[in-house]
Amino acid sequence: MSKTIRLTMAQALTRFLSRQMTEIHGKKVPIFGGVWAIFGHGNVAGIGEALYQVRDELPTFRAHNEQAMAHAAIAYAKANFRHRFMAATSSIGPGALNMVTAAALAHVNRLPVLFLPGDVFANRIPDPVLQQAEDFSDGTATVNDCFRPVSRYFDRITRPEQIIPALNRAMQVLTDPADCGPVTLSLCQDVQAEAYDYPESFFAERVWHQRRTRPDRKELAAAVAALKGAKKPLIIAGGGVLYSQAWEELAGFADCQGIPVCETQGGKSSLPDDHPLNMAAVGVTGTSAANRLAEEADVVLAIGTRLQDFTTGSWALFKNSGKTIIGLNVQPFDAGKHRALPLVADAAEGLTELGAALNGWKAPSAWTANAAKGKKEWQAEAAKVTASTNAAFPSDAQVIGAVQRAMGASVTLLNASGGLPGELHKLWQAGAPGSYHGEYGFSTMGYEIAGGLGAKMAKPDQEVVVMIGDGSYLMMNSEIATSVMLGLKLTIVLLDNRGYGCINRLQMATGGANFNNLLKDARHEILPDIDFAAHAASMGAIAEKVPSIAGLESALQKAKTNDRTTVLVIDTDPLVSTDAGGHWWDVAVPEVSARPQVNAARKAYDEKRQMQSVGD
Ligand SMILES: Cc1ncc(C[n+]2csc(CCOP(=O)(O)OP(=O)(O)O)c2C)c(N)n1
Ligand SMILES: [Mg+2]
Repeated sequence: MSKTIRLTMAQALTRFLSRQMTEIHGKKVPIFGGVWAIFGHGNVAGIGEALYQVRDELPTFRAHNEQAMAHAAIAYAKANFRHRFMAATSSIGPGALNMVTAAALAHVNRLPVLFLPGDVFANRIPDPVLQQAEDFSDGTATVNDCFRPVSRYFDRITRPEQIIPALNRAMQVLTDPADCGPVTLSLCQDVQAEAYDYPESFFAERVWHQRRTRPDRKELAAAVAALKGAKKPLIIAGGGVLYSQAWEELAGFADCQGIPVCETQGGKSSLPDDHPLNMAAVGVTGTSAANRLAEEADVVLAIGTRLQDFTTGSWALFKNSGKTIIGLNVQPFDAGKHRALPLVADAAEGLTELGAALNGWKAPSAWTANAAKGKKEWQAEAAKVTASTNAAFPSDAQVIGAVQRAMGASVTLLNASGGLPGELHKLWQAGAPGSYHGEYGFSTMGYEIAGGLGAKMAKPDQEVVVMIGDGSYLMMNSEIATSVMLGLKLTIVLLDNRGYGCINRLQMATGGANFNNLLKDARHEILPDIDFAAHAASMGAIAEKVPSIAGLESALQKAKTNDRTTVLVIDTDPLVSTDAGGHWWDVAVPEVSARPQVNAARKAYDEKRQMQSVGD
């Protein structure tokens, strides 16, 4: 019989977490960067006491909103290219459910995070307890079952020894490049406090490494044959390129084979913006340089991408009817989408083996040269829309230009929702890999500030610049106070167009009346005039409303030397977005309406839908 140690389930869990390690640049570090916690009924006595015991090895951080703390954890994992991650624990009921949206965000973006929501008593004696929702027909159901469809692994811990297999499974999922995503261990309150004689071996230090899958020979041969027959090949770099840290392999492959590269939202910054073969953003928010190649491409090497509608132009962008897609992806579910030739492999391994097998083959030089010409044309367009202006209400693009000029390409630029992701995807000139941090898988309003905090925890020596709209700011801004409290400086640029500008534009584009998006178009007695600078300052930030683009640039220069979170507010025009580049996006327009504008939009919509290549 091996030696045992008597601990509560919660003490065993936190001790286990503190012993899990990984290696970064050859140095052993804890794989959990810490635990975010808001305590309450269902976790303060159990997990709370246990976290206190390990506070030196596994730090606990306090936040103001469970969803926000989960956002911070998720952004931390993303900024660490999924090699390190965090846990988030909540009380039962409302605290737990506040994390469900964040779980979905992590699920969509394939990002590791460990959720530890408190759950009801396993013994059910005091039921119904505070914050417990009762199910009339199922005694085993609790609100935490909402985590099931948004977790890659879900378990409810109803006996203390169950964490032994459950935590092992959790670690497998969190460190698996293909399955990676949220793990939920729903912790019954009484069981957190229950003792068990755990084997000491359970707490042995373990160093985790990510598996790098190499391609199957047959799949590789098929992909090589397809590429060798290509006249107009194109690479789409998705988030998988960054998570694999395959940027050198990508640059080497593209250069050697002469294949232009375009980037999804998740893959942006796989190559620096100024790399000659980087056509930058592809799809609905793509550059003209990327999209005209995508329209013609005969072989599309899609690397580490989910091929979501913004990338494929709602599956109408790739217009070459004889095209072949090669899906280089660690996850077979993604590798085989749209009848692609699957090439299931890690991006770096896959590119290395493809490059070796292609043995010097090069794309026709006219195709490569044509790409370079398109890039120049796009750069000229982009320079026009991002140039400085004296306008009282500048466009998002003009604000982006100001941020880029003031902050350069070395900062980490973070965004998630509203009109900004589309504009930034097209226009932000990213530098180092990972310097563009977009959450556009779920595009969750409220991600930005909390996400910025998580990114800053991962990269404390870097400037993290958060760009956010007034709508998203109002939805979730509380972690400004946490960033000040933790001494983690963010530079937040808040674009105030007095409402949900991008949805208002979408409403107009689909024939709708201006209704319920901009504040002025919503039912009101008093038109709100929100003093965002005063609001941010009340949480301890240095805050200022800037009068112009020039004012923003000089405030950003000053902000570089500020020692704490700085919020710069600028009024912007809700009606303007960048026309250059882009592609049609499928948004269903009503088939019947009393509004002639809707009927016209539906007619145009029916025509556009003809472009979709149904069936492949
Ligand atoms: C949680 C959440 N609710 C709703 C949406 C839908 N949505 C996307 S953008 C947007 C408006 C965002 O407004 P703002 O942050 O001011 O940015 P703007 O559109 O004005 O650029 C809405 C309602 C969303 N993405 N996330
Ligand atoms: Mg807005």
